[in-house]
Amino acid sequence: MEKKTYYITTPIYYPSGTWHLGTCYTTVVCDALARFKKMDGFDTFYLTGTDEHGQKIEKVAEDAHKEIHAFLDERIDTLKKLWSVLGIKYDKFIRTTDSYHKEAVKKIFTKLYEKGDIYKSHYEGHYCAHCESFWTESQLKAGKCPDCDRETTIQKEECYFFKLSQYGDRITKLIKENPDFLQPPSRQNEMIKNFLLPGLQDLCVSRTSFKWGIPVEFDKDHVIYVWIDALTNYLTALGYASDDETLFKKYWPADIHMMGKEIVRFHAIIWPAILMALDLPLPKRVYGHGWLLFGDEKMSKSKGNIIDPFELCARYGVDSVRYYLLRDISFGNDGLYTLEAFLRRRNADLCNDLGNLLSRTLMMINKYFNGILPEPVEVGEFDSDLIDKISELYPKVRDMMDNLMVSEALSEIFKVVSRANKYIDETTPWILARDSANKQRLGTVLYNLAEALRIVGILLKPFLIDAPNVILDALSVENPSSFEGTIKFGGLKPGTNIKVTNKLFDRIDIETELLNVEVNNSMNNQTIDNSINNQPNETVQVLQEKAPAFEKKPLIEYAEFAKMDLRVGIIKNAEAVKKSNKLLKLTVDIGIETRTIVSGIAKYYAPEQLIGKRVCAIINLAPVKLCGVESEGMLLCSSNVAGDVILLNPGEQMNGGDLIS
Ligand code: ME8
Repeated sequence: MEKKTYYITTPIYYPSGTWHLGTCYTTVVCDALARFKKMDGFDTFYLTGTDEHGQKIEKVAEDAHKEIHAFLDERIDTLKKLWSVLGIKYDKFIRTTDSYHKEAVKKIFTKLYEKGDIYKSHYEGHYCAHCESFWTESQLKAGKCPDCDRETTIQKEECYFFKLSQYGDRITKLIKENPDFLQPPSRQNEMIKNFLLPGLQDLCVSRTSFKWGIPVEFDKDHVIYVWIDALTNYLTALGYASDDETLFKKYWPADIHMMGKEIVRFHAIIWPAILMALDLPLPKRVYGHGWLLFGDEKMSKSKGNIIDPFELCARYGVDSVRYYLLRDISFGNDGLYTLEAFLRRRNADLCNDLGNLLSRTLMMINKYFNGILPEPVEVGEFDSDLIDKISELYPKVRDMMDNLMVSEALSEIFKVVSRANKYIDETTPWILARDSANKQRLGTVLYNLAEALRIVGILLKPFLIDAPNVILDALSVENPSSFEGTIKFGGLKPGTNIKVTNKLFDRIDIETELLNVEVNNSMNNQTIDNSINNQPNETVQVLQEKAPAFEKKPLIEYAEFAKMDLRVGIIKNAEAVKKSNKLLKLTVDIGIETRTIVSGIAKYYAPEQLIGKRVCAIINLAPVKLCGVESEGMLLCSSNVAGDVILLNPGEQMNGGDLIS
């Protein structure tokens, strides 16, 4: 029987900006979905790529003083490295500068013109160069681009128009009558209220004011509007309008186009209209996911609030990053990134729950059965509940993935991990091991645990990259490429060699890590820039070398400043903090008493240099535990671009406890 096909696409990425954790979101989600569908027996085609034409790209290359093709090649190379670091496994990477794409786009444009869906006229109106979007007066928000809040310019030029206005009714009907077409449902209301109800206007689909684009075949002064060029990639990647349309015939229409919510209108209005004009079937689903926010705003280069995915993967591992994106953000909604939430999620689920289940199970099989998987004998207390939960897991996860409930699907898998950990506490194998009469029961318990791990390991394969391999390898299980025949309870053969592995995830002391990161100016200081030259490996180094960008903080009232109790302190003792190469534990005389203050200055001062030093201390900060030592205040330092960090000195004539104001 022929396999059912599944065609999934991400938007094609602009090579001009910086790729941050937010931009990775769409691709990581699609990768997990594509991997899941592949393992679920679908003949899956996962497309991603780059959107390389338009005025914006032309300008960025020019500003970087690079020849445009060389500039693009470098950028695409970096993007492909990013996808490789994140474990993204696409079936095709399309570049809109690929010649087969350019040729097909020209044909599509000509076909629409010949059919009468494109006509020549003049455009006069608002244009946002950043978003490459045209806006009517009424669509502007406070006179600016409603998508990016930038100034628009008035453009007046001869151009070709696509008769979008003719498709308003059909698209409204499509969205209203096929609720599956546009998801999540909130996007349907947005499209209808903001665009369809006010009435669609014909769309300007060519430009004459710049050259970096695909020329109109029959009128070479015009280049094709970048969104027409970009959207059609979903067809041209499959060979549409080429000599070989095999893939197109096999995979079109797309099962899902995935994207962030800001570009839903292109996919849910303009794209179906183009397809209708071409007499082609429409995609089955368009899904506009929410944004990753950082500091309450959309994570974006222009706002400067970005997290570097190269750095995050290098520091915490690709699985932590994928797991965080897929599990912590409720799919469809916006999600707020904080390093703390990221680390908590990693510690709780991956390190504690999954890591402990694996290490305890492997350790016990090795200790009590010399690493040979015992045979389950009889079903005992607690077994059926665990086995039922494991057996129900795959259909539940499949249903959730079919409904794009990605976070919920992972949550179900981790419920079984928790259930298995609880099973260890219930069955107490270490007590069973004390009496040889319990050997068979002990064997059954450990078999059940190993089987839980095997099935969890297989089901995690679409979501994580390294951990499933470690789990399955420890259980000497052949790494399956399909769920079929592998996901049924009881698949492990008694007698199999069970290895002991290294820890899956090292536990991170969150408070210390947050402090380290702050001290290193690394993750949250918004200085990263993989936009032009940095290659992934250099990024980490660059981060450590760069000082924070000068960033003005908002004004505060004097009353807020006056809340700080700033005092002169005299350091009486200084010693290194165990397990930390950043922290020193200081005993500081503040006049009325001495305080323990932990400070991240070990890289800059030897403990003996500090004794007797006068320092500026804030003494009414809430105490915090750092590497197990409670810190009752903080010392003020200045730092510069060269990376020097110096304790502020209030002057030698001052005594401990003197006011700083
Ligand atoms: O829009 N949170 O490309 P792009 C979540 N070339 N997703 C985010 C995000 C955030 N903070 N920031 C960006 C384009 N994204 C066009 C597409 S398709 C025919 C043309 C997502 O490089 C964004 O929503 O600006 C989109 O899905 C992807 O990153 C690429 O955006």
